Amino acid sequence: MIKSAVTIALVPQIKTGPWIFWENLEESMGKAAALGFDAIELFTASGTAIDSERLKILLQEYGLKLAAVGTGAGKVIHGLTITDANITIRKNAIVFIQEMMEFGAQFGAPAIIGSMQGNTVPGEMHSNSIGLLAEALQILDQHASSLGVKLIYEPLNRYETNLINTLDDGAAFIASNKFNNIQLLADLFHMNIEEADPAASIQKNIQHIGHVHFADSNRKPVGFGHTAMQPIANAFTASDYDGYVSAEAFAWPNPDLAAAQTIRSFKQFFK
Ligand code: LER
Ligand code: MN
Repeated sequence: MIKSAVTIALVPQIKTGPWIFWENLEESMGKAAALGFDAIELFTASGTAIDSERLKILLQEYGLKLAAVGTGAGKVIHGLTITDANITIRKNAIVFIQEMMEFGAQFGAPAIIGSMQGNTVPGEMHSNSIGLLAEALQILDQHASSLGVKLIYEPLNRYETNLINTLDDGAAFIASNKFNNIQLLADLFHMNIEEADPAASIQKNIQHIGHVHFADSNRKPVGFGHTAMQPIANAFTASDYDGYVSAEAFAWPNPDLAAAQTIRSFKQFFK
């Protein structure tokens, strides 16, 4: 069964980002539960920013699961990426992600590598950056294996990375490197920019997809843009995908209405 999730960002430095709820963890969890979400996706400052015991209690109290943990703070706060030209920065990026994986693993939740993948900077060769990406993901793939969780790699649109922009390229990268624990994130906003046919790409790469970011063409909650969602939803419901469809969208017009619109759309397309 496909499950719903909603993002909660607890990192003030990313306040302009595409996250539905902000700041107060418990209040946001209460709202998510009241609306009927199955799970939350968390963005925290680090793998140790939230007390695991407290989160365990809150999840139980509100009947929610942890769908995934985002690692974006590693780049936004600390400037870390796994393809940086500087080896110390790359190493610190890997450690940051490992700690986030360990935090998530306590709840059976995967970590997501989005912006921490980095970019080929001017003066660098693209193939060199792809090599560094493979090197880092090799280590993290093994870490995922030892923790018994998956790791989610997210192709982003061209304005955020020039490494891997489509599900096809992500799937080929996973296959050629023989990663066993890395799955792809289908972020419907990035796909709206990069994929010729998002539904067809999902259908083709479904075996590699481990998580979905649910947003409309303009990154507002689904229903507030022009993405043709029905064929995309059909590609998932016709498959055996049983992961999360998680609202990573702007809190437009405000967090409460964005969350309400998201769960309405989730029910319309996935129930
Ligand atoms: C992260 O999930 C993402 O989609 C990025 O665009 C955020 O920088
Ligand atoms: Mn995303």
